[in-house]
Amino acid sequence: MSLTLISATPSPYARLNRIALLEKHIPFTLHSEIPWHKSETQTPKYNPLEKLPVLIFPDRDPIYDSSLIQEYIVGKYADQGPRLVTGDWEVDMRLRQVQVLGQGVMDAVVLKFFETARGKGKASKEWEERQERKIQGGFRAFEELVKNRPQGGEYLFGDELTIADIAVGCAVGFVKFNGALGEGWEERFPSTARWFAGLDERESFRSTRPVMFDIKPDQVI
Ligand SMILES: N[C@@H](CCC(=O)N[C@@H](CS)C(=O)NCC(=O)O)C(=O)O
Repeated sequence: MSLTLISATPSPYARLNRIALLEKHIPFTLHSEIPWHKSETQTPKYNPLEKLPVLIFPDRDPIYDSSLIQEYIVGKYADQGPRLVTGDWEVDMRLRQVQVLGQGVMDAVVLKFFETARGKGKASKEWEERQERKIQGGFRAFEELVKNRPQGGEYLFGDELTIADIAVGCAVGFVKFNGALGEGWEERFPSTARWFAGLDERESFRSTRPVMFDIKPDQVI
């Protein structure tokens, strides 16, 4: 079955799904676009919420929201390793909780970015600080997770890559790319920084690192 993923080059949400597809060697077509550009975006055709990623099929309804796409990949291709979950229901609940945490950090980075983009005097300092607090809270939780990983191994849970590693890796990668924690975040969160540096060299991460796109103000919906 041919799969197409609507994605954007800087999107940390789409990156979650791209990494899962690559890790499982599932063939797919990557359709990159700028969801804010009214003339070119395909996203609203498939998702009434107008957000990507969206996974499109020739013969079934599209799936949107990165976490549901992740569920689809994990469930549909369960027999194609790596499983990306452990199969233990309680542990897998924890993996999904970590995924929610990673996505929450991404949400806070996006909200802070758009607030800042309003321009001087128009942005709410309180709102920006609220988002910063969430990013830092998320990173404190990442730091604990990384420190407590089994036998100081490569992965946050067990001895194989899971959706939790992918989510934390994509959240940290997005913060690094966007500069949301400013200079010196590596010194403030040293375990996370070290762990991330290793993960980011993995082929599926290396080949999906965020790349900025060029938002044209006259094209924005
Ligand atoms: N909860 C969604 C968030 C996706 C999201 O915010 N995507 C951004 C691109 S990185 C988007 O399409 N934004 C367009 C909009 O918010 O209208 C998910 O996990 O898929």
